[in-house]
Amino acid sequence: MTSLIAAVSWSLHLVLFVLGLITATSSEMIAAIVRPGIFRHVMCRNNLYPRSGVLRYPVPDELVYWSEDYGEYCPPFYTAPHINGQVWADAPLPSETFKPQWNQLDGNVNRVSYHGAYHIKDGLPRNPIGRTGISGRGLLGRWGPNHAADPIVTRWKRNDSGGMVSDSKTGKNILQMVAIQRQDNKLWAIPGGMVDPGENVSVTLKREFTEEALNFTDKGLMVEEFFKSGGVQVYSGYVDDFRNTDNAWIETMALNFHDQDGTKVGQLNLTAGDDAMNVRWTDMDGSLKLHANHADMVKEVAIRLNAHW
Ligand code: RP5
Repeated sequence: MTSLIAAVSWSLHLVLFVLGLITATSSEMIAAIVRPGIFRHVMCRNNLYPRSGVLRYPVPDELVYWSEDYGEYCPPFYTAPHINGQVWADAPLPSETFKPQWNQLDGNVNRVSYHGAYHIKDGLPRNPIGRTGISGRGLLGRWGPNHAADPIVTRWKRNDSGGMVSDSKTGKNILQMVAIQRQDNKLWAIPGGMVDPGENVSVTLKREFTEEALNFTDKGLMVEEFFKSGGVQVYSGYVDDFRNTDNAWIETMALNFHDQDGTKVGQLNLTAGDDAMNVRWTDMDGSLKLHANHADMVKEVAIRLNAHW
């Protein structure tokens, strides 16, 4: 009987192990962390707004949520001048001629948040996570959610003879991801980009990867096939991006495209292009520092593939 219980318990353990469920509790998963009323953004607070001389109004941790009273809160209004008139941007302000349909598909512009209906205050959408210390759109094109897509392309780290490399402490195999170094803040990041109006996210994912990590090199067909095999969605929601404001913010859908045997994208020579300064295969572990909250998205992949982190 004891051996039967032990066998059942071991089998259950094995199943859970394979599913990666004993390596992380659901409270560590990004979707459980990045939620209005639970998550406090960091990158879009208490700093100088990028590419401007505009200082954000101070927002201490305990006053991020709109539900907290902050009587003296007086954020400067800033929309970067070059945004106005761009085809990818909204009009400067809602008016008789520009009446955005908040919280819905507005023509081919997606104004729906992954976090449910956002509030409209004084005619403008309100950041679902909370105060950022700046109003207006800053560098972002859309009022409300600005939709992005992030392809997390992974392979197993291998030695010269092709064997998988594991970490000496955790004993788990090490994953590598394609990371680009961004021009704007010099940080390493997932090679993501903004979804064009009416564009299917799958198209954005492939386009951004091809532009930023391959600089349009001639591996088109293979990359096409690799992305067609379908990625695994790891996250959809708010991005703690340094460009967010009280009225405009980035949300993303992140998908993992994993090259299990390393014979496809895992073989490619990477070449930085578009707005990427550098590109490389990067080992994934807990010390990885990435732009915005990309590290949390990447961690999710490590958990799901039961890799070292
Ligand atoms: C991020 O900015 C998103 O997660 C995505 O990776 C990226 C999109 O903005 P651009 O790279 O197009 O500036 O926060």
